Amino acid sequence: MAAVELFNDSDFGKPLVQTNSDTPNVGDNVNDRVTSIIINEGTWRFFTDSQYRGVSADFGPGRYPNIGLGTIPNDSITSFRRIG
Ligand SMILES: [Ca+2]
Ligand SMILES: [Ca+2]
Repeated sequence: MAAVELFNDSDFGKPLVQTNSDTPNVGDNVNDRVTSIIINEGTWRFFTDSQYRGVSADFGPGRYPNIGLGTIPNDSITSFRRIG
């Protein structure tokens, strides 16, 4: 099971990527598309811009069915890294 699972739609629809790695740029197929997140391990910081810049929000283990309801906008994530 990957530490991080990212999805295009709310409620974990349309899987985009599963990874255990810090990601300075998610790439064109994932950029500005993430709407829901599952964190299986660790605490991760997500950023609106590449290279860990821009607005950020932290997510620990859990299921987040709609990140747009939190502190980072929907369809904005471009990079992320583990912080804990
Ligand atoms: Ca989306
Ligand atoms: Ca972005």
